[in-house]
Amino acid sequence: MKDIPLFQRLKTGLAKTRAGLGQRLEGLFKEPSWNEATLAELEEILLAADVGVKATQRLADAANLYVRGQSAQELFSFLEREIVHILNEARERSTPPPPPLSQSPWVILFLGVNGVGKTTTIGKLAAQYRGIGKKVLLVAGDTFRAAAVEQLEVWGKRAGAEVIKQQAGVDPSAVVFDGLRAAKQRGCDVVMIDTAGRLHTKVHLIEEIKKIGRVIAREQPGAPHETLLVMDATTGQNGLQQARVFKEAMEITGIVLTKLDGTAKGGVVIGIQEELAIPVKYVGVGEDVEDLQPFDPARFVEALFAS
Ligand SMILES: Nc1nc2c(ncn2[C@@H]2O[C@H](COP(=O)(O)OP(=O)(O)O)[C@@H](O)[C@H]2O)c(=O)[nH]1
Ligand SMILES: [Mg+2]
Repeated sequence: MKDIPLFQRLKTGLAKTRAGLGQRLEGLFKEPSWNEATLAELEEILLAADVGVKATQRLADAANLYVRGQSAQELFSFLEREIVHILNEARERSTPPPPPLSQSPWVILFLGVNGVGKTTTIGKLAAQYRGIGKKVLLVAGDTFRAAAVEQLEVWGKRAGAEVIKQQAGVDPSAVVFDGLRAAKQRGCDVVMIDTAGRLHTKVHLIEEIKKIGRVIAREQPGAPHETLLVMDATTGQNGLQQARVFKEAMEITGIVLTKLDGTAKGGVVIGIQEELAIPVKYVGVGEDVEDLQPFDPARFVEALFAS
C-alpha cells in the first residue's frame, strides 16, 4: 500500500465521484448540440454531486455564455478551468497562513462534530510530520469519552508522537493548557489539539471552543496558527450547517474534507469553498497515512476528470 503514488491514491479515492460527476459530464459534452435541456442536465449533474446551488449556478451561467460556437471538448476544458478558478478563489479570499512551522511550537487546533475524522486526521498528520523529522505533541482535548483519549494514544504510538491527556470528563481547556506548557518545555515543533465537537447545545459548544481558544492565545500569543475544521464529505450539504456553527465560535483557517473515498458527492469540495469562503487545506481519500493529502485545486480537478 505504501508504494502507491500520491496522485494515484487521490484518483482512487475520487473514483466514486469521478464515476458520477466526471463521467456524466463527459457524456454530456459528447452531445452534438447545446440547448436548454443540456444546460438543465449540466445543473442536475453538478447538484447531484453536491457542488451546491451557488457554485452550480455560477458554472451553469458561465457555460451558458461560453457555449456558443464552442466544441464540446472546449466546453469541457472550460468547465474544468472554471472549477479550478472557484477552488482557487477561496484560497485567495482567506488570509494566507504563515509558512508552516514558522513559529515553534506550531499549534494546530482541530474542530468538527463527532465522527467526521478529527482524531484520524491528527494521527495521519502526526505521522507525516514525524516523517520529516518534526517533534510532535498531541493533546487529547476530546475528554468526552475515555475511548477518544485511547484512540489518540494509539495514533501517537504509531506515529511516534507524545500525547498529553487527562482523565475523561475534565475541562478540555485544562488539558490544552497542560499540552502547551509541555510542548514548550519539551521543545516540540508541532502541537495538534484534538477536541470533542459534541455538546448538548450549540451555545455550549461555541462557549467551550471560545474558552479553548482563549487558553491557547494566553499560553502562546499568535496561536492557534491554524484552526482546521474537519468535515465529512459523505454528509454533503449537512456539513455546511455545522460549519457555520464552528465559524461563529472561532476563525477557521482551513477545512479538512475527509472520506471523499466514500462518496460520489465529492463535488462538495467546490460547494463548501463557494459557500463558506474557507479554503480546503487537506482532503482525506482513505484510511492510510498517505491518504491525507494537501489539497491542490488543479490536481484535484485533474484527478476528478482523469480517465
Ligand atoms: N474511508 C475513510 N475513512 C476515514 C477518513 N477519515 C476518517 N475516517 C474514518 O472515520 C471514522 C471516524 O474518525 P475519527 O477520527 O474517530 O472521528 P472524530 O470523532 O472526528 O475524531 C474512523 O473510522 C476513521 O477511520 C477518510 O478519509 N476515508
Ligand atoms: Mg475523535
